[in-house]
Amino acid sequence: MPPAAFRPLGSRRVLVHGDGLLVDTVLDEVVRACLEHGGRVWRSPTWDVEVDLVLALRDAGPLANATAEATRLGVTPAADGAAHGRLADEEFLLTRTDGVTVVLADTPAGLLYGLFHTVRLGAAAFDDDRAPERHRPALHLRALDHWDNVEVHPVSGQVERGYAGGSIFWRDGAARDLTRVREYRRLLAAVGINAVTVNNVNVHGEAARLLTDRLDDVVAIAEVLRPYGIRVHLAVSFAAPVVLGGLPTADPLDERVRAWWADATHRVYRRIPDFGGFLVKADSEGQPGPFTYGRDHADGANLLAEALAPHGGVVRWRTFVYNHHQDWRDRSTDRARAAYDHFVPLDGRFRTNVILQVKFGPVDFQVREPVSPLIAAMPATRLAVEIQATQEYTGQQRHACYLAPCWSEVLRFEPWGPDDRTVADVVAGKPASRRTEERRTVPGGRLVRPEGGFLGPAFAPDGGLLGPAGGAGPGGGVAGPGNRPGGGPGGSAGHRAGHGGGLVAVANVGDDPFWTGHPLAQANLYAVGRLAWDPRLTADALLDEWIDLTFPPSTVDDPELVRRTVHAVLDDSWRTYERYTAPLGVGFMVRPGHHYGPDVDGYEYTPWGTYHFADRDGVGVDRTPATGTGFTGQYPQPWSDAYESLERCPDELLLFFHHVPYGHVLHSGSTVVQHIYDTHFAGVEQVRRMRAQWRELAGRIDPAWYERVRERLDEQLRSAVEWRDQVNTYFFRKSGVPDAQGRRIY
Ligand code: BDP
Repeated sequence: MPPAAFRPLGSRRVLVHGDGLLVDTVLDEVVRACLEHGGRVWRSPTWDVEVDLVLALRDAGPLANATAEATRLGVTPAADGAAHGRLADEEFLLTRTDGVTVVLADTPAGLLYGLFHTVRLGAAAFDDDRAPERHRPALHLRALDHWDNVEVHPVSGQVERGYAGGSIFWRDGAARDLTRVREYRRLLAAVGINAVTVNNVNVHGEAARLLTDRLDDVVAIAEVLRPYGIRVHLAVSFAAPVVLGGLPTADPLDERVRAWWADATHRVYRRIPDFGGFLVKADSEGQPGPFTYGRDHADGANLLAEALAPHGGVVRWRTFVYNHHQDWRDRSTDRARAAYDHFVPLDGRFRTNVILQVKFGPVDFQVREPVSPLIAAMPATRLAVEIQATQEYTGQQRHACYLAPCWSEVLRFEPWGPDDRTVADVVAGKPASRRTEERRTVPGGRLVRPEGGFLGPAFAPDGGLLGPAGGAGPGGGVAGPGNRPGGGPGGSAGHRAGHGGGLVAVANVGDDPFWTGHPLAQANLYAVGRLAWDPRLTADALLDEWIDLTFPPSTVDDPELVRRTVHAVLDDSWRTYERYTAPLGVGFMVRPGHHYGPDVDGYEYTPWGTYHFADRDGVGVDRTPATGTGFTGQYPQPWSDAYESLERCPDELLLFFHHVPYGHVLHSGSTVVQHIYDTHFAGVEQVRRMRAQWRELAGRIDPAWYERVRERLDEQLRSAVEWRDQVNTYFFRKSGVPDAQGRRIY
């Protein structure tokens, strides 16, 4: 959010009312806006000055008019002490009363989000006919995971899959000067992010010691982020008791190991009382994990959860567990099956402060994947969805690729069919309807009932959105009988224990002057936070918000043209990227290692489990039960049937689920091979248009901004042509089928 976005706020008279660290932040923000744009600010115990905007904690003192407004919105005055009348943590009201705009909250975080909401509204926040509004986040955990290495790693560099310069936290083995993080925290709070993991999930070298003797660095970052309501999380190594503690084992059932984690965690909380928790990648791509000791992932996750529970922390345990040294031998080696096969049998065994973090698709952040079936299969476990803002597989921030439409599809997906819960509901902790329960089946058609009951007391009746302000519900409820070690309900003081999981994105930010390398990739960062706050927001509306904040009218020539152009470039850019890269959901076809640019067979004969199986007759992965891997059976109805059926499978996922001949006719009426040719030609033409459209902004926006995007669009066009030519040529040569339109394919 650039300072200019505060202009409509800064020219007003503002009263800030209340105490606390985050209220101080609200005041600082308003003062900063006033210094820049005029206006005045008061901090006063009473509303006895003529003002345009009041930002107030309700219980900070008498605010007669505002209290009446709150009552009108159905919130009982805080003073009556009734829990139901309190606003939840982070919740706020915005009303217009007697010519004054009033933001009310019961917790400082609510006030901070209310301030940023007012800024987002701009002048519209001061319209007299504005109806009262009540806002609270749908998801409590709204996190960014930075895959930042403390030291430069020989393969992955300073930031693994980073496309925006160096890390904003680390440089060459040391913590950086945090000046830039002071701006970053504003940006994050303004979009609603409340948790940040500061190091890579692949915990290399020095990074392991952030948990122990390098904790000072983490403390310093936490202190910078705290005033903006952002909690620090750490990625930790499962082998830490061995590597750091000198123990002979990291076995999760070993008493010494449990004691070591309890002690290490205690030390972290002594220095960082609001520490968010741990993030763990275990038994995955070479990272250590419980399998080494013959234990499972519930044992592993519960070990850390037990250490965190007394302090209110959570462990986010990733489900990205698969065998990366495999060959395609039989159905059990289908990488898409792996997360479900590993984790579903463990449902009900995780402590309440464990959140399983599930990649949105079953494979790996491809431009098009079905939603992971795991999300519908763990009713007794808290889940978070992981998306990738850093554009590893979507053009590496050299290509404009606005991902909000993709993420929005994921969050709105209804795993049990129409009119049932969405993915967003599941990660919000909304309990299943009776209908879902009745429909929930496993591949054999057996009804699955969650052990231990997913409707335990930890889930608030409204789906977990309205817990008592500032805290978690009573613990327990979701932990099944088989919990060990230290089983039984845990994490009662947890970070929203019992309140679902959340939305987590792999961060796309670095020390680049534009934050995200490609300036337009900022829109993805923006969308992450806003979708986590409200998953019903549309990609289109979010882009409008982002444009308003990024190009306030006073800073550009012809704001309407700017808006139209940015929409024209970004609206369809995800589908455009899909058109010129791997077709029909088959995925990969990228250059091995760095994953930029085309290499159709790059991974085809490797042990990574990502294949397209193209031969002279056809292409695609057979994941049906009769002849393929049976992966379709991991979905509940109606999707299990839909994906299994060649007739009903959506075109865009056809090759993810089926191996078909090149002449197979899609719902669109085109054959598979003709579709490949057509979309690849069309994709390139679309990039050409995006490039031409952008050029209309020459001289109308900040020249550095303009130039950076222009350069990147040139590269996007070059790369799209390369993709088109390699993919089309490959399939022409494999199939021998000429293009029906007679275009030249070499
Ligand atoms: C893959 C990335 C790799 C990550 C891994 C993960 O290529 O760099 O370490 O995901 O999510 O997509 O752990």
